This record gives sequence, C-alpha cells and structure tokens, in this order.
Amino acid sequence: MTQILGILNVTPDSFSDGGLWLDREAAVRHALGMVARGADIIDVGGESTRPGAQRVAVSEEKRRVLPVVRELVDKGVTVSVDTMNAATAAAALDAGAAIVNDVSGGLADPEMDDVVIESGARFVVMHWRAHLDKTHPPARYDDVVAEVVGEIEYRVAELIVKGAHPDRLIVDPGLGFSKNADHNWTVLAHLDRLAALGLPVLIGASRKRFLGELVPGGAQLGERDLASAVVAALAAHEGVWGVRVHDVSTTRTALEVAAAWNRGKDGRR
Ligand code: PMM
Repeated sequence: MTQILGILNVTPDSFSDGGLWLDREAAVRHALGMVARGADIIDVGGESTRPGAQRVAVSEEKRRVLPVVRELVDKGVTVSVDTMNAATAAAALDAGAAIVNDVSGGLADPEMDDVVIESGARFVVMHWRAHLDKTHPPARYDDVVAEVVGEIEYRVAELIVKGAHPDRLIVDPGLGFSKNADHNWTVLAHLDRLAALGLPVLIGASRKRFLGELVPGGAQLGERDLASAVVAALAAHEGVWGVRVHDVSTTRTALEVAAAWNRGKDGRR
C-alpha cells in the first residue's frame, strides 16, 4: 500500500497551514490525529519552503522541530524530518527520526550527505535547482522529464559513491520547486521514467498552487485537498511508494480506491 506522509509544518509561514501548529501540544495532537486517520509517517518541518520564504536560523528550526520529533517518536510514530540543514537532520535523527526529507536533496548544506550516510537513515532525494527566492530566475527546461530524472540520477550516483546504500534512498521530482504547472503535469504524466531509476518514488502535490489553478474555487483548501487526493490515487496507480499530504482522510480513501483497482487488475477480487 502506498505510504502516506502526513505533513506537520511547525512554522509561522507555510502557505496553507502556517502558524497552526507552532505550539508543541497542538502540533503533536494534530500529528496523532493524522496517524489515527491513516498516516504511516509524520513529516515534521520547521522551515517553510514556499516561494519567497525567509530562511530560518538553524537554532530556531531545531527549537521548533526537535521537541515534536521526540514526543512523536516516544509515542511510537515513524517520523521524517523535513530540513535542508545537516545539523537539524542530525539532531532529529538522534531524537529518533527515521527519514531525512531534504527538499534540496543534499545540495543546500554540504554536510548533509555525510550526516545521512553515516546515520544509515533513509533519505529523500528531491529534485532541486535553487532556493525559491527573487535572486533566482524561473528554471528553464528543454526536456523537463529528462532533466529532472537525469539530475536526480546524478545526485543518487554521487550519494552512492560517497557510501550511501541504495536501499536507503527515496526519490521525489519536487513538484512546484523551480517548476511551473506545465512542468509539474509533464513530470506526473511520466512517473514511469522516474520509477525506472529503481528507487521508491515520493510525490508531494498536496495543496500546491498548480492544483489551485486547475479547479474552480481552487483557492479554497477543500477543493485543493480533493484535487490532491485525485493526484495521490493516480500516482498510487502508477506505483509510487508514498505521497506527502495535508489531508490524510481524503488521501486514505483515494488510495483505497487505487489499491482496489489494482487488485481487480490481478483478478484477486
Ligand atoms: N514540498 C514542500 C515541502 N517539502 N518534501 C518533499 N519530499 N516533496 C515535496 O514536494 C515537498 C516537500 C512544500 O510544501 P508545504 O509548504 O505544503 O510543506
């Protein structure tokens, strides 16, 4: 069954849920609710990656993230930490996190590769070109699928040369990161090309702007959650390993449908 990573943004400024879970108790309660609704993993982040977001000091990021990681691990929850900072990743792994989810795939912090390789933790290698701030022009692609898959493949090869075990790596095309709506849809329609790397694929489409642009009323979270769940079902149908989402309940239903569909294909129903 496709894994559900429930998003827990412990930030004041994430685009859809900034400020909601800054308080530790509220954050833990929300995370446990997501687990009860069917999340397999809770992805805890303390720095917003939305376009134009201010970078957060590592000390502040740790202050936001670590108590929540510790408490969730204590309660038996599998935790991933969403960070571009090696020091935060190392501290979260010490606190019991199982996965490092780095939207820069190790490119933002030169220490990150060593931290994940030495710890033996699982590592999400997301496709990333640059911080999403005004100093970087929009990314250009001649062939978005070939370039995204090729750049991820290169990063994976570098990690393996440095000593990473391939079965610790998960790949993610980084929807919306230096990609416009057309780029995102083109990548989604060619997930088989990413899957051909032979590593588990994670997709993070939840509530992103390209879904809001698609549907009437798409500015509203409910509409985006429905669109996000449809993407999750289609991605699951393509065999992805996991989806990173805000609305766990709707996603669970969507994934049940995709799983039943696939069972039907095998004639096992
Ligand atoms: N997107 C965001 C943050 N972290 N991690 C992975 N692996 N993949 C993503 O697509 C991704 C991510 C930005 O979304 P948010 O502000 O809703 O967390």
